[in-house]
Amino acid sequence: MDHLDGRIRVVRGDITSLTVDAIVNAANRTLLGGGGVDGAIHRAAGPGLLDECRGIGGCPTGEARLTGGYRLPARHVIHTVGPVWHGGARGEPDQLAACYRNSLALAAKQGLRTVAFPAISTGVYGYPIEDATRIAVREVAAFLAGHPGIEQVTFVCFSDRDAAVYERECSRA
Ligand code: AR6
Repeated sequence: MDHLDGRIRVVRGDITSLTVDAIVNAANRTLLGGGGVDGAIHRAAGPGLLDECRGIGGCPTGEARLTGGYRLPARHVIHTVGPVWHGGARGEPDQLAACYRNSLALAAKQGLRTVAFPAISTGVYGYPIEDATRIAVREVAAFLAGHPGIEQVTFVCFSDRDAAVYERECSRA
């Protein structure tokens, strides 16, 4: 469904199938691949992506790095590293917010207009989906308000349940 005059949409599915300027990867600090959405993106992009990531030398939690999209339909991948959930008092909310802000800042700097995000940190890293979604929607809406060059942000949810949480949160934005 579309929100904010079509500038935010929520879809259920596999982020690797999206034809957008950039898909965001929920990576780890090595940027050398892993499971979950990270594994899916590397599998779909092919070995060129891992080669380019090796040259980057990692990424701190909350920051973002840009690579090519290789065999993906997306032109670029923005790799960001979400926080591991430790109960919420170890800076996790600020780090997660930084992931969304820094990913979009990188996209805007490169002149990219369409960006798709997975639900960063809510899989292996254990961030509660409701809390993470509130942060994701708040940060994206705030960024879009100040950056007309970004036309559309897509939230890609892997389950119906996650999509329902995103739809609810976006309706309030
Ligand atoms: N498309 C969209 N969303 C997906 C896909 C996909 N193809 N596959 C999984 N998800 P996770 P994290 C959803 O665990 O919690 C990796 O090993 C998934 O259902 O991928 O940030 C990295 O290397 C969940 O909603 O990322 C790190 O070590 C969301 O993507 C670690 O996992 C995020 O789940 C990062 O953990």
